[in-house]
Amino acid sequence: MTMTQDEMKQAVARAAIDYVTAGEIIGVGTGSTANFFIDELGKVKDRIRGAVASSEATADRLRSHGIQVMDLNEVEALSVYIDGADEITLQGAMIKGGGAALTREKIVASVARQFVCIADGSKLVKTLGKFPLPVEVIPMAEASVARSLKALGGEPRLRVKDGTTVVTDNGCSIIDVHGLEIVDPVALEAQINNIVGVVTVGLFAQRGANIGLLGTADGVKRMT
Ligand code: ABF
Repeated sequence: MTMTQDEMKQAVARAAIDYVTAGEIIGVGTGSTANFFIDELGKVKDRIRGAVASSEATADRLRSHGIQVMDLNEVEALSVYIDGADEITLQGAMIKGGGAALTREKIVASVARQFVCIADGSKLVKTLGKFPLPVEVIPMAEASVARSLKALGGEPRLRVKDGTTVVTDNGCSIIDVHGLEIVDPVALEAQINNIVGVVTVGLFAQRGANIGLLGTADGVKRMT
């Protein structure tokens, strides 16, 4: 029997529960795979002290399960950060931000001892870049940042939904960069971080995933 993409996401979400350490505060990501994880977490919520959310949507979903949502400023360390990705390599470098939550995702991940990426097998790639690279920018810098991204060889497009510019939880815009073949994700992350007006680039390579759980037709595969 073949598994649907959602069933694969559900399977990795269930497997990720093994990485939730008892008595700790954990970081929780955003997106459909993260949502499946939150639903699983709801079943064992008494195991943890609380969670830090990477978006308003995730905070709402955690609360709907009766899980305490904490402010990152009240927390010194997170045992683990669990989140999905748009693309991931075998080395654990990722493109994230398709859901526009990249900045908070990167901040919460930076405080966690371990990053566990949960994704269906279609997200595994040899080279990052087929998925347009999201870059969160200060609105007044949209045009200047777009010019700099074009100079790096990409095709920048301002993210628009239903005819209006997408606004992130931080009040910023997203530029999606198409047509990149990212051979050195660590270097490109540093380079884009250096463009004035960029808030966050959706390359998670300097700090990638420590563990990847991939949902495949043959079950959940762990990559480190
Ligand atoms: C978040 O959700 C993102 O960084 C990424 O854009 C997206 C993955 O979405 P899904 O789990 O719905 O495929 O993790």
